[in-house]
Amino acid sequence: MTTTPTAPAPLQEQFDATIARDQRIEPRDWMPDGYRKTLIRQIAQHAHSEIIGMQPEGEWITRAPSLRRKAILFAKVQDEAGHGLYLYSAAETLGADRADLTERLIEGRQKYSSIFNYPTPTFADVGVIGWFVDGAAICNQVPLCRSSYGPYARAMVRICKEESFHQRQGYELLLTMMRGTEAQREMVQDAVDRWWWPSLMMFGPPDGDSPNSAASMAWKIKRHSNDELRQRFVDMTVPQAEKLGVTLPDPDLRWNEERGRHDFGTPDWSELQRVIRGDGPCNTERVARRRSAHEEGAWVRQAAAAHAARRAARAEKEVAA
Ligand code: FAQ
Repeated sequence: MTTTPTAPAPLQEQFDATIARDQRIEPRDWMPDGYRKTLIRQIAQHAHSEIIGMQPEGEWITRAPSLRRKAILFAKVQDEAGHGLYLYSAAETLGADRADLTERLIEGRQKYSSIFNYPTPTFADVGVIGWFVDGAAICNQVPLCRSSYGPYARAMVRICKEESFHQRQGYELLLTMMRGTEAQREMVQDAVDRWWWPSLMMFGPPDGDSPNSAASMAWKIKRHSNDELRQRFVDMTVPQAEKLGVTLPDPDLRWNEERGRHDFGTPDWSELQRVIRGDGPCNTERVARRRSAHEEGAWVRQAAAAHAARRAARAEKEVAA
């Protein structure tokens, strides 16, 4: 029996149907240019955030108050390096070049999360970063495990598992400090006061001012809006703050019986815009540190590339022999 071959559906229709069926787009699939560009933008920004995000806590590795805390912190900061690497690899599946992405970061042409431009003057900051920043990262990233782009979604699964440990170590550190001296409790409250609003800003501008959201939601890259995820973070964190015995610095924060969610105040959006523009408390030093690490690592990259080339040449000779 002969079958009449059906004409292949136009590429855009196939792409739309894959998205509509909640299936994954994979690297070799056709995709619209805008989809590819948005993914490279978001994944690169995310990768840069993980790598720059090693700095604020990394500053405490040499000063951690015990061997146990040092080992935990070391492992956490290493995890963040790993997250950066998975994400750069995911960006490479879209045709981006990792060296080029790094250049863009250190030249200030690509963004990274605003949250990593705040200082860490006390060890309580390490705990609060784990609790708030990793907590916010979990709220934002668990839905990204269902993102429509396969390599990004799969990278997120492992990243989220590790972020969950990161959050718990931060909260456990704070519980320990809260059981300590009055000075330690004050240190925790001070860190909470400084990190609360910047953590809410991590979720991005309010929905009405978020130019990328509409397309990213339609493409199922983003699954929830910035405001929805911010609300989830607040609802998750309030009972944890009560248990810990700290006050969140927002006089408008209260339970809304009717909505079944918390009402809360408005972050200072002009501060977010300032920090994104490069004018936050630590932007200059964060990028300078990244630039010098990149420059100091040039010989390692050269040596690794030379080693890889030699191995490849040897393998080729063996095949030919
Ligand atoms: N900081 O239209 P939208 C972590 C930019 S990883 C800086 O709403 P979108 C782990 C945005 O890029 C933290 N820039 O944008 C860790 C856009 O700029 P463009 C990073 C921001 O993409 C823990 C413009 O504003 N996480 O914490 C920020 O739809 C502890 C307009 O915004 C991710 O990257 C900001 N906060 O939504 C590591 C998660 N917000 O490019 C170490 C993945 C917005 O148009 C220690 N990313 N902008 O010029 C996302 O989910 C999204 O990209 C959003 C922004 C939600 C961040």
